[in-house]
Amino acid sequence: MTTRKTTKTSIEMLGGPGPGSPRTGLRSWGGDPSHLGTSETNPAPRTSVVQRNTAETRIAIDLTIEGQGRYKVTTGIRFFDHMLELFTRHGAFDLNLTCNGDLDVDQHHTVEDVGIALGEAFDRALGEKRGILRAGYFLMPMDETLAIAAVDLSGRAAFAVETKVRTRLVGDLQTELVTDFFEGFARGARANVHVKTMYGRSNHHKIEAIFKAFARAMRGACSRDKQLGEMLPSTKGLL
Ligand SMILES: [Mn+2]
Repeated sequence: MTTRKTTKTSIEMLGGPGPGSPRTGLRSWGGDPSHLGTSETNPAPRTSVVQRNTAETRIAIDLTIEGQGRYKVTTGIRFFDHMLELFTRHGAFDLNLTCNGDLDVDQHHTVEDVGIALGEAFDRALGEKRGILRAGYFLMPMDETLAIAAVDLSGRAAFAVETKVRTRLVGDLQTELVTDFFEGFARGARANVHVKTMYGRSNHHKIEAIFKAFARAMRGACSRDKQLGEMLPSTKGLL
C-alpha cells in the first residue's frame, strides 16, 4: 500500500500521465497546478501587458517570461515577425504582439517602437528585478555564421549593434533597422544590449543568429538566481 501511494504522488508531481494511473495523471496535467508546490518552489510566472499607441504605431503586447515558446506575432513585416517568433521560442517566453504601424511611410516607426514596447514589457514583467541573474550572454552559431549577444538589465540604456549586413533588405525587412530595434529595446528595458555578428556569409543567417543569441542571453538574464534568492543583484540598491 505504501509503495502504491508513493508512486501516485510522484506521478502528480511530474504533472503527466504515468503507468498505473493514467486518469490521475491526465487530470493533473491540465488541472489546478497548486498541488505542484509552494510559492517558494513554484513561484508565479512573471507577466506583463503593454499598450503603446502613438500617431505612428499602435502596439499591443502580452508577455510571459516563464513561457513555453508560444507566439502570435503580427507586425506587417514578415521577416521581422520571423525574428520575433524565434526570439520567443529560443527565449522560452510566451508572446502575443500586434503592431499596426504606418508602413506606408517607412518601416522605421514600426521596428523601433516594437523594440521600445517589447523592452518595456520585460521591464514591467521583471518588476524590482529581485532574485534574477540580471546579466546574460550567448554565443550562437547558425550554420556558417557566428553571433554573440550580451545583456545587462542594469537600469541604464545602452546598446552596441554590428550585423555585418551590407544589403538593404533581408526578406522584406530594411536591414539598417535591426540597430533601431535593439536601441529601442535597450531604452524600453533600461538595459545594456550588445549584439554582434562575428563572421558569416548569409545575410539571413547573420540577423537570425543575432536574434537567437539575444533570446538566449535574455533567457539567462531573466532567470531566477537560486543562490541570491530575493537579493537584489546590485550593490547600488536599485536597478
Ligand atoms: Mn530564417
